[in-house]
Amino acid sequence: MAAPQGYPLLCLENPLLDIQARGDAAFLEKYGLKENDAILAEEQHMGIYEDLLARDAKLIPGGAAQNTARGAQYLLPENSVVYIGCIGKDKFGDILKKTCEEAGVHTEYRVDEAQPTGKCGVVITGHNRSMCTHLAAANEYKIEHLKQPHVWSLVEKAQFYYVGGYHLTVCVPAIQALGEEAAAKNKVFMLSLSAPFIPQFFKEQLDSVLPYTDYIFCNETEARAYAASHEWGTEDVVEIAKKLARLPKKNTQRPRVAIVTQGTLPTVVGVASASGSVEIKEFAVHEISKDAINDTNGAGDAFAGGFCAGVVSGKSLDDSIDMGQWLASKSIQELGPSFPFPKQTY
Ligand code: 26A
Repeated sequence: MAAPQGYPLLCLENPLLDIQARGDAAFLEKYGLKENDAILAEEQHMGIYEDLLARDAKLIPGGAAQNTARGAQYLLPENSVVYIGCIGKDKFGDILKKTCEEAGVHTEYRVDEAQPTGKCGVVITGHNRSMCTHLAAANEYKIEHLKQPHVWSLVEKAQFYYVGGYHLTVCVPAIQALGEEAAAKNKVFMLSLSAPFIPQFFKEQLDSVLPYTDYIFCNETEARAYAASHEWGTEDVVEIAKKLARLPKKNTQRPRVAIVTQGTLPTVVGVASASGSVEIKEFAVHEISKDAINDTNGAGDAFAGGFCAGVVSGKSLDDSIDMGQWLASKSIQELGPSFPFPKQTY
């Protein structure tokens, strides 16, 4: 049952089940994968899921923004988060729905009749993860679903939107509709760049929604991929954060904030002012010993989840970043994009 008052945070993207196992250089080479990357599966990758299962792979609920939704709800009061995306009519879809329910995240999935629930092969080597996604049903999300009265009423009741950039490969009109709603009513719109291939190969789609963003999230590799695809002529993370913060913006009542995480290096944040100048801030991560790291799959999603929780609960930028760093440090001590149970408090 949907909460009658709605959910303050609405997240949209691709619901996926992660099939995660340890691999090695030969395994990566077999499928032509980099050790730390995210790609869309092509014909030659389709065997990877069976191959991972033969390596005793774990099935873990994933999908980047779905991880962020669960992460934000982890820190927020009950009934704070609703997640939207498309699943298939199958067991994997049931697992995703149940995991969200257990995490207290309300789901409004479109259920596709024909395609199976999407899956993401995750190959862990050391502290790296390589992801290969077969979107299947997740690719069937439609704006018509978002515009149904019972779904759109959740959009209207939400005050904060978080969209995973991976959805730019799926349904740009849905992202634009959320962006328009946010800009028209001075609500908060947040977007992650998700992976280097988004600015590389979905540049136009990305640039069509960036003007709506109040907060842009990316890691250093995605920041550099954005800079390269826009021929900015710099690989310097501080320079890129400044330029991202200064990009044209639809809602001028809020300053643009660009947040670049860099693994264990400090998070760089650019905050634009009305005059066009950008203030740069740096925040150390919550360090944990290397031995305590389980795997880093979902670290960025967890960071965004903690950060969103901060913003939704009216915390300052600095406090919200710290909540993001805290939740990321918790998530990398778990298997896959998960959070400690019993619940730990920030
Ligand atoms: C469209 N693609 C490639 C994707 C993804 C994705 N989530 C949505 N769309 N590729 C990988 N992921 C998810 O990223 C999480 C870690 O950040 C994985 O499912 C994994 O849980």
